[in-house]
Amino acid sequence: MTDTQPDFIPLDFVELGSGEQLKRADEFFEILSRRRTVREYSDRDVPLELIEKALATAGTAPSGTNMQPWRFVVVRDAAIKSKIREAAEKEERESYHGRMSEKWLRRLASLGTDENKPFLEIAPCLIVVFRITSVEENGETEPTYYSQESVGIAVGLLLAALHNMGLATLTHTPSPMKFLQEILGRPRNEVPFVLIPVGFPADGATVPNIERKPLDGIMQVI
Ligand code: IYR
Repeated sequence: MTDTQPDFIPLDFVELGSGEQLKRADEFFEILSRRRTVREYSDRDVPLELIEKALATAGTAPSGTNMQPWRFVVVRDAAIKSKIREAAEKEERESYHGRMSEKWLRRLASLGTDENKPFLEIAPCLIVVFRITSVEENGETEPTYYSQESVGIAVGLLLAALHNMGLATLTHTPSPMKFLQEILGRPRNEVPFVLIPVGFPADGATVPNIERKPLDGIMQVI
């Protein structure tokens, strides 16, 4: 294990002029600032090719010791989507009616969410993201490192990629999510991280009238 030698290659770095840097910065912000979490979907299909490109993009994320501790299960099968909806709504019913605190429920009220999750059947595609917690090598088990951070970063890139290709997403976290491991037949070292319905918004879809913090509320320069 300790005798691995480093192997380096030249960095592929593209130098941009400062005008070009600003232009790209503005364009990227302009695109991403229009991303919203969408809960009302059309059943219009999404080409698998787009999902593949988005997942390839997510897979470029940095990860602890480059272990790439993610697995993306793309669910398009209607029967499996129905199973997921049924199991998610069962957990969500218990969450909304007992497990969540008053304070949490008060915050959720402005988003208009409840235990009903029709989007799990209506959206043409669900991406279920799993976090790989350990790997087996030569009969030995080794943990992955910084897997929460790594998968979180990969999901960020995934949401950006999907939005950039004109698709709507929702970061859905039914809790607990263990049922996803069972329905999708994933092994014990793959723990559900987030479930992302992907598709086109329903005609006339609406979103909560909420605001992002201004830059001076999130940034400090010293
Ligand atoms: N998982 C529940 C509740 C929920 C929790 C958070 I944190 C949100 O930002 C939104 C919803 C649900 O999906 O309804």
